[in-house]
Order: sequence, then structure tokens, then C-alpha cells
Amino acid sequence: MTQPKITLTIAGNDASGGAGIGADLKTFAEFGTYGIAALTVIATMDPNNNWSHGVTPIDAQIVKDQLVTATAGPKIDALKTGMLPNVPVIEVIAETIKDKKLTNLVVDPVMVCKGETEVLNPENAEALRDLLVPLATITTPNLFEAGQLSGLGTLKTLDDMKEAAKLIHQKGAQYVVVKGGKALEGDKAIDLFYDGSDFTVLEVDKIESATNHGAGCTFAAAITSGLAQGLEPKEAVLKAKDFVTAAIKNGFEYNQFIGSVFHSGYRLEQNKGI
Ligand code: PXL
Repeated sequence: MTQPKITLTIAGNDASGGAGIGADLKTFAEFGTYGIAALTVIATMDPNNNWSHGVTPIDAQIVKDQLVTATAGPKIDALKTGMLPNVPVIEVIAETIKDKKLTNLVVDPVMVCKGETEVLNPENAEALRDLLVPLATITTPNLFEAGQLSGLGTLKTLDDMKEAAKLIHQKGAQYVVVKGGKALEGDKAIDLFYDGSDFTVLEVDKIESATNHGAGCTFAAAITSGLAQGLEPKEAVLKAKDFVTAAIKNGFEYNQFIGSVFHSGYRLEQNKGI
């Protein structure tokens, strides 16, 4: 009998399938881990109103009940958090992680969806920073989120990213990936990996593609799978970067508003399993 590695996502549903638990479960499957999910929020997007987002939270008690179910099976080898709607939900997740001594936690501190300017409850940023980041093996903020978590505000340069990574590491995350992505000037997409002493700059040519909806969730889910499979954090991040780059390259126009990553892109390119 093969006992698969178990990976848990605690995140929202995106009914368009690119981001959220859909992205996570598909990514887990690509890596060959057994994915399970606890839902925190239902995100809806309105095609009649320029794809503007609605966010319906799941009650904190129901999130807690799902985590009771999720932790009643085999040992969870790694887990990730994604979109979390409010402080009570963040609290029950942090409590469960501590009570059940869950390890290999990837915190994707989702604060805003691509194209949206309205930040999910501002007090969430504080709760993420104070309750979840300290438990994280790896946290994966984008430029905006790293500015919020570090308290530095707007980040514009690689040096700003380094400063933010140090401050976030001081909050307790063992490893920090600041996703500069395409946001910095120049022709490279730059992410920064920090292990508490050394920085590694991950650079790829910017992809001329808008098929990146779901990229952040997919990246964090790929890291989670790598950790579950016993990769060192840096190896897990490097592999996840290749995986998400292939997912973006093989993405497609979902509709007039978004282009989605295709989570199977890496496998299709390699024509082999992960
Ligand atoms: O990409 C951020 C994100 C995360 N989780 C859910 C989402 C989105 C963006 O649309 O819908 C559920």
C-alpha cells in the first residue's frame, strides 16, 4: 500500500478555477501529493461589473470544524494558507496549527487579488503578521504584501525587498520569498529568497503574457508539495518557480477579463510527471 504525502490547503474558492483551492488541489495532484482542503472564503467575480470581486467569508467555527476533519486522517506532511477573510478565521487556523503541531507551513499572505485595489480587511495584515507569519516555514508575500507585513509600505527596489525580507524574517518566518515578479523596473522578473542569513535572487526574463491569474496560489502550493516530499526549503522554492513559470507560459485567455495559468503546464512541457 502506498501512503501518499498529505498536503492541506486552507484557502478560498475561486469559481474560475485559476486561484484558490482549485489551483492548490490541481498543483498538489501534479506533484503527486494527496491534497485536502479547508475552505475559508468564497470569492465571486462579476462579469457584468468588470469582474469586480465579492468575498463571502466562511464562519470561523465552520473553518475550525473543517480543520478538525482535515487533521483526523494521516499526518499532514505540509500545508499552506491562502485567502483568509477576517481575524477570527486567522485565529482558529493559528490555534489549530499550534494545537496539532503542524509543520511545513507555507503562508501565502493574500491581501488583494490581481486587478483589485481594495485590500481585504486591513486588520488582516496585522493578524497574518502576528499570528501566522511566526508559525511559517516559508512565507511568500508579493511586493505589496511584503510592504504591509514589514511595515515599510511601498517597495520599489531590490534593496527595499531585502530590507522587507529581513523584517518579515524577524517576525518569525524561517524563510521568506518576496515576489517582485514583473513589478520592478527592468526586463527581469525578480523574486528574492531569504534564509535568515543569505539572499538568493531568482531572476527570469519577464514573460510577455497576461496569463498569470492564479500564479501566486500555484507557486505557494508547489512549494508546499516540495516540502511535503522532503525537499529543503530553497530547493522547494526553486522547483516551484520552474513549475509556476511553466504554468504561466502554458496559460490561456479565460475570458475578456483574465488569463489563467494552466496548472498542468510543467507536466505538458516535460511530458513527464513531477
Ligand atoms: O490570487 C489571489 C486569490 C486567492 N484566493 C482566491 C482568489 C484569488 C484571486 O482571485 O479568488 C480564492
